[in-house]
Order: sequence, then structure tokens, then C-alpha cells
Amino acid sequence: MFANSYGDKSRRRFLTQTGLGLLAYAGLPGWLQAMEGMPEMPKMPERRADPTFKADVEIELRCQPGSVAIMVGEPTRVWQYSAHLLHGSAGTVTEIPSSYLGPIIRLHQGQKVRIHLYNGLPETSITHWHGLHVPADMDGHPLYAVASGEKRVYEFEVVNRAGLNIYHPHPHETTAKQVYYGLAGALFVHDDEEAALGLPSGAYELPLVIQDRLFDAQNQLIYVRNRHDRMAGFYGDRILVNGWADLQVDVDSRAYRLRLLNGSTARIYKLAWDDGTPLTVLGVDGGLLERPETKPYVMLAPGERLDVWADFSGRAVGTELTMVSLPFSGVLPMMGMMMQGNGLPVGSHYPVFTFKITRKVSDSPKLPAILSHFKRYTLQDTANPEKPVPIAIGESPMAMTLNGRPYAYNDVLPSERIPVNTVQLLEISHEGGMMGHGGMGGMRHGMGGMRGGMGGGMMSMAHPIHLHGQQFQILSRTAPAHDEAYASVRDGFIDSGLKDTVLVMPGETVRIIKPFQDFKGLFMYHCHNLEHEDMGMMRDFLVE
Ligand SMILES: [Cu+2]
Repeated sequence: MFANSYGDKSRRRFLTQTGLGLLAYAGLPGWLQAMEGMPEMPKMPERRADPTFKADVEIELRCQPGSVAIMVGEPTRVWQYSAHLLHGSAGTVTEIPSSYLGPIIRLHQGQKVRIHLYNGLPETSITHWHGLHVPADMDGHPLYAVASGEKRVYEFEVVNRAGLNIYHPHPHETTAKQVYYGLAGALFVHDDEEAALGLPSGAYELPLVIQDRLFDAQNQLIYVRNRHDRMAGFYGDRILVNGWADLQVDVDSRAYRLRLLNGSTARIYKLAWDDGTPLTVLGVDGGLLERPETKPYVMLAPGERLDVWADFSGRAVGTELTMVSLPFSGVLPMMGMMMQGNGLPVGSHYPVFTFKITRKVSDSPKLPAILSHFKRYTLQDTANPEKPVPIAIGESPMAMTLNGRPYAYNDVLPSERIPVNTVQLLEISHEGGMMGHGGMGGMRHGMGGMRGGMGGGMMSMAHPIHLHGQQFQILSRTAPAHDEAYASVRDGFIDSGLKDTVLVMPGETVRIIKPFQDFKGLFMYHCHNLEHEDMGMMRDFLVE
């Protein structure tokens, strides 16, 4: 009944992207044949404002091409968000000076928010509020993509607890590119529980959005050039924080609250202080932990957030403290670790940003012993304690998949249909070993003679898996046995808080408990290595 042009188009695209050509054709996996006849995403009508929705906050958000001075010399051509506050209190929208990043948006729990999104890009886009629990048609699903020159009105109530969230584009197959060229911004939610703690705020609360970019000699951004750039994810050799290169912040000798967000498309960081001081962690993706935790280092994958207590009291004026990324391995195939990174290899040692203590002050707030309370589910609360909903990571040179299938609209598996208002146990499994999937026997000779038999982790990658909708708890991690690479990251996971993105290492199985409350409809789950997402490592849950 449907023309099979979608199947042909997607096949051509896969073959072009992977460069396998006819060699691959003979071994076409079943899912690709099954995608024959899969419908194109339908075009949804423009959504306008609902006059009965009384907005406390109303924002005009525009995405458009622009130009920013990032490096010395030529300005860089970027794509960026700009926002204009139509209604709401001052401080709701704050520009970051000389940055391509979108303005910081600050919302309060309970507020009703209307956002008018204008697409001033030369192509289709749609904005997703990563971390927010909103109705399916307000979540930025690619189904609701906005064509160039058109607009969409979002209306939702902020039901989240306090936390740092992200707004960024989510169009099918072009998310990574649009984020890379600059489209992303920080979105804070505040609540009364957080306010009562008296944590450092104002000038003492620093949003720090970490990204990597690659520039040419004219200061213009370089993006994916070949198949490998897409397979492993794209990596730049310059670390930008809040869109700025070589960030150094002058600070007082007192406590600060650092709100970190990994806005890179693929790069994973192992964050630590360069003098060996442990990191004091206040919160993660879904807000504050119950109590502070200290860690020697913290892994921060794309899409993840970290709330850090940084106390500079007692440090002498003139001294410096640098946040670095420490050496680690196992997140990319060995070849990738060496080749990838365009001069700044993933897992090498490099600075991210530096604080310089420039002013002595006498008083500083105290670190609270208890930070928050939140609902904690147990296995008994889940609808399916014996039968977890599977999320199986699949890596093949043909496509990045979840549950054996690359993203297709209206391709919901029985296991992906979730009854609304239930709490579910999910199991994210990553067997590791790219050679073990996809049946691409021919590739064994094509990749430097590395064989699957050399150990799964050898050819495998780590994937930050992001689930839309409500935040989840991490119930357990089953680590790979006797894995040296795993040992270089294992102390950097914070599994005690509420999460929406979890880094899954090769060979690892992660069990999570996630509520699916309030809203029916399609909610995506996908790899937040955005190049992987665009290669198909994305699926929908149909909450019904
Ligand atoms: Cu991935």
C-alpha cells in the first residue's frame, strides 16, 4: 500500500554513509528488508496558541544563522537560538555574552509556559526540552518538525523539580549537525526545596556548558567529513565552555555552585580537579541528590549534567585550580581512541576550564548535609519485575540500532508499548563487540585486521542512553568482568540521583526504574552520542 521509496532511500543512504556499497548488499539484515513500506513521517499542522492557556511565562524563541567571534580573528558562522521575553519576570531569559549558545532560560516549578518557536534556519527543525516532563506533542518529537520559515507554539506546565535541563533541536537525522553548529541552551528549573537550602546563587552559581569543536584556518566550523567521523561520533580539538575558548574565571575565596552540562555531540569527559581534590557532587540530571557525595572524578557523557560544590575558601589569592579531563579508555574502539579527537584524543589528559582566586572574602556558605527528598521506587513498585523492557544496544557498520532496529516512524515493537501511569523496569544491555552484530563478515578484513575474537570491548563503544519523559533511577549495573578499560571509568558514575541519560559501557548491563506517568503518546529513547542518534540509534516508546 505504501510506496517503497522510503526503503530504497534509506538503504541508499546507509550504503553511502557506510561506504560499503555492493559488498554490504548481500548481507542486508532483516530489519532493513522489514522497513520496506514503512511510512514517511507525516506532516503535522502548525500548532497555534490556545487562548484558554493562561501563561505565566511567554517566550519568543528563534533559531537562525548568525556569526560570533569565538577565536582570535575571523568570526565564526554559526546557527543559534535567540530569545525574547514577552511575559514573565526579569531573569527568565539571560543572554550569554559573545556566545553562540542560546540564552539561559530560568523557570520555576508550577509555572505555565508558552514558547513561540520560529524556524529561521534554511532547513527543518524542532526543539526538545531535554529533561522536562511534558506532553508528547510538546516534547519536540520529530513528528512535529517545523519547516523553514514556519513556527510552532509550545504550551506546558513545569512539573519538574529543580534541575538543569537542555533545549536543543531534535529533527530526524540532523540533530547532531544542528547542535554542532550552535543550537543548544541551558534551561534551569528552580523550586522551593532548592531555594530553602541557600546554596550559592547569583554570581556564585556558574552555568558551564562543555562542548568540543573543530575549526579550519579561517575560524569556520568543520563537521563530519567521512564515515568514521559518524561511526565513532564527531570530535573537535578545541574545548569551549559556554561557547568560549580557554575559559578562565576569576573567583572569590568562597564556595561556588557549578552547574555543568555536557553539550558535546559525542565527547565523554572524566572530570576532576587537577590538584587531586575530590569533587563534591550536589546533583545530576534530574536535580539534587539526597546528600552530597564526594568522588575522585566524575564521568560526564553527552546530555548528562552535574551539580558541583566548589569551595575555594582557604585558597590563597593568585592561585589557580583547573578542572581537567583525566585519561580513560574503553569508550571507543582502540583505533578510535588513537585516531579520533582531531588532535585532542578522547581519553587523553587536557584542561577544561580554570578558576583563578582573585579576591579574599571572609565568609562562605556551609555545605548542607541533607540536600533533598524524592520518591524512590523499588522493584516491587514496577509493573514488570520479572520481565524488564529491553533496550539492546546494537553496533554494526550498517547502522546503529536499539532492539535490533534503526529509527523509523510508526515502528513500535510490542515491548515498546507502555501502559500509561505505570512504573517500569528497563534493562539496557550492551553486549559489546561490534563484530558480533550485523553479520558483516566482510568487515573483519577491512578494519585493520582486528577481529571480533580479540575481545568484545576492542571494537565497541560506550553509549549515553537518553530516555525522554520522566527521570529514572539506576537500579543496578552489571559490569564486564576483568576489564581494565572499565576500571578506568567505574568510580565516576553517580547512580544515586534521578537521571535521564546513562552512560552504558561495552559489556555492561544497566537496570533502571522509570515512571511513565501523566502523558500518552510517542516518547523517544536514543543514544545521546548525537551522530549515533542520527545514524538510527533511536526508538519510540508508545505510552498508551
Ligand atoms: Cu551511541
